[in-house]
Amino acid sequence: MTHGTECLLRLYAERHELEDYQSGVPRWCTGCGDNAILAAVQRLCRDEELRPEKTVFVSGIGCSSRFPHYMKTYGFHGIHGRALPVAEGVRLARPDLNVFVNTGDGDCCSIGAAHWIHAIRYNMNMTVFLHDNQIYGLTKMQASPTSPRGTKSNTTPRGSYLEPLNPLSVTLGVQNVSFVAQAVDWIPELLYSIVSAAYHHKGLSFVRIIQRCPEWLPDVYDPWIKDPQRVRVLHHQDGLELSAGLAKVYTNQEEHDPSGLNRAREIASCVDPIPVGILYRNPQVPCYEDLRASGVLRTAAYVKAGLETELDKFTIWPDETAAQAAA
Ligand SMILES: Cc1ncc(C[n+]2csc(CCOP(=O)(O)OP(=O)(O)O)c2C)c(N)n1
Ligand code: SF4
Ligand SMILES: [Mg+2]
Repeated sequence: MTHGTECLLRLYAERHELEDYQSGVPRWCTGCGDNAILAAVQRLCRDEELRPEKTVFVSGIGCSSRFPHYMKTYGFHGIHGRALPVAEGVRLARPDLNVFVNTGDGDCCSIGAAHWIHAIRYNMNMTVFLHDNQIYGLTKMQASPTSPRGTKSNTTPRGSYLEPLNPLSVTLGVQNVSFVAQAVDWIPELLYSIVSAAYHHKGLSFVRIIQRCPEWLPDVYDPWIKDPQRVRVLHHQDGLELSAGLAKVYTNQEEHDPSGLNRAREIASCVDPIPVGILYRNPQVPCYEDLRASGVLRTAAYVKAGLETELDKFTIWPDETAAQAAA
């Protein structure tokens, strides 16, 4: 085989089509926003030529957490609320992998809230998608921390009492935050651009995706879908660049420099119009795995000495007085 043929064969083998990332038929309801997120992410994998055997999707439990089943990559459908610590373990053990996390509003902001806060602070290199449908979908309609006040559900039949938790504001309030964006499932072009920017960021990129659940909260986003003025698109030369087609439809725009944390926090607090785009990006924040691997704290000699000390605890030394008496 000539060198040229070998190169061509290798190129051919490493080029993947969309079908190479698709696995099974999603069991999500018709019109569920999870389908749009899956389509955007599969497209990203194809466009970035991610090797399926070098890519892993980690999730918790929920409708959205079924995501890894539909990706023909490695996947880990974990336990409720624990997607992030599992992903952090994967990242530490296998820094060569592309790590993605899919988590629901219940999974991330309720049972997994403590892990969420600390994952932001650890800033490990991974792309996190919060599928926020403002309800517990899989378990058939209980209020979640992001359900708008007054949401009628099986746990709040008279309407939920509390103001919802804002996942963007919470994330932007945590030390070491490095990337925060918001997308909506019904604008595929923007969804894709945001997913792509998140993937290219080094550090933990947190993308809240407003995701429709037509089964339990039908039509709640219709007013926003029908009136493009109620979506404010954030654009900047260091953020998202709007295509001419989108700019014509979504005329409510703001030029926002994603390096500004204070303005990002102000934007995050706005719920109507819905801000869509990159709120914050700081590539200078160190990643925990890089600090760990730098060798400053954990040299080979340090690790060896630690192991010796631990093993010595279990060593049975000969009884010296008995040995002297016998002599
Ligand atoms: C420890 C534990 N507690 C509760 C449950 C039940 N449970 C499964 S999914 C879920 C909520 C899912 O909501 P969300 O994370 O928003 O995902 P969605 O289904 O809306 O995508 C709950 C409470 C569980 N599986 N494990
Ligand atoms: S219940 Fe809601 S979140 Fe779950 S698959 Fe159906 S539409 Fe999607
Ligand atoms: Mg949910």
